[in-house]
Amino acid sequence: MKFFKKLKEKLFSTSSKLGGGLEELIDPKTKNLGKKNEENLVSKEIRPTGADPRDSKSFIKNKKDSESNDKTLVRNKKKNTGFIKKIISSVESISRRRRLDESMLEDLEDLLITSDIGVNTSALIVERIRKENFSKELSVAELKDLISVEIYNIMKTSGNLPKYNEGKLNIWLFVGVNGSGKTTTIGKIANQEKEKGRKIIIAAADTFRAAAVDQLLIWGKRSGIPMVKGEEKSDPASVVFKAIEKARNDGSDLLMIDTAGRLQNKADLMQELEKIIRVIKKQDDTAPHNVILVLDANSGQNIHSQVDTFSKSAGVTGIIMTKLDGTAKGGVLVALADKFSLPIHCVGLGEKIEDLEPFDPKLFANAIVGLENATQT
Ligand SMILES: Nc1nc2c(ncn2[C@@H]2O[C@H](COP(=O)(O)OP(=O)(O)OP(=O)(O)O)[C@@H](O)[C@H]2O)c(=O)[nH]1
Ligand SMILES: [Mg+2]
Repeated sequence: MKFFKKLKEKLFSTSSKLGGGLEELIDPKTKNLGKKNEENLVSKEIRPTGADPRDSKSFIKNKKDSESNDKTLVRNKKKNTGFIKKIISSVESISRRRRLDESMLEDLEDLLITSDIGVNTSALIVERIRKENFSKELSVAELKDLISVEIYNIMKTSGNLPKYNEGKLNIWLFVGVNGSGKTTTIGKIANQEKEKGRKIIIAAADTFRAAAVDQLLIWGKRSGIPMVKGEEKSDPASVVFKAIEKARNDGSDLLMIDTAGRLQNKADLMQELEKIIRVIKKQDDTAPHNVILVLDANSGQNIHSQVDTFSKSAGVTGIIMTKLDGTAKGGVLVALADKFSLPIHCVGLGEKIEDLEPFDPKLFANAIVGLENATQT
């Protein structure tokens, strides 16, 4: 429930785009309904009593006189419009229905594609809906339910945390392109794992930038977790070697290895990653136990090539999607789940230590279509 609330609260923009789009699909009149409604309210509320709305001079004069009053009204307006919009659109959407015909299916497919769900996955969802529901008269709520169910069907096996072996040293390697959120995510997970009572150690195998090591050190200190680092510009594989030795000597449960960001099309950097993995395997041929690809939700369709290349070089075992808050594009996650059969361990919903949640496919499917509550749980 916390996950769903956060997704909704943090303006999960894809969900409002898709949810709003579905309302429009059934009832085109809902297009910009909130905006028009808002404009009406502004003009009514800030118009001083007795002034002729067509007389712009008196309007402006009076407007100035009652400026502080206006501010309060505008503030109140802001509080109220969301609520009013909700009531109006819910009344409209309850009463309106549209027959599911070819043209509506086409509109639906376009909407899914523009919500970043991807061409193939959108076509798949539309086909499944066509099969069972062609010619039916659908309300907004029914349409949202149908899509949510199809998205859930695609994603239902995706929500798994990284595997963890009790009683032995677990080695998790974090990879991804520059700035995707690897270091931040390690900091968040380290904190969560420590709270479970596990003994954690982190390795700063990003030796390119001194700042990268400092950043990890800060995250480690927040949770009181030790860190192994190397000299600047030293071989990251040697840091990993040292870290595994220390983890063993300390009797650690979990070693998390942070790597430098690298573009998937830079062959030399991908080879460096392969070397890190060889060094790990020399010490424990069952490791790394998880190779976690950290993806930024804003990467667009480029995300597919990231998953492809990192999987080839590093044998990715799972995904963490960051930045689903704010301007995120959640639809890409549906397309990824459809194309690659990789677990989606967690999603990042902000920059703070607590902003990492296990991925819940049911809640996600509801949130993305803008269903008001998590009825499927
Ligand atoms: N809004 C938001 N910001 C995030 C999230 N995760 C990470 N960030 C921010 O993204 C930026 C990059 O995060 P880092 O953790 O440094 O990314 P990185 O992959 O380690 O970067 P490199 O080491 O340079 O490749 C930072 O400003 C983080 O605060 C998230 O879930 N939501
Ligand atoms: Mg980093």
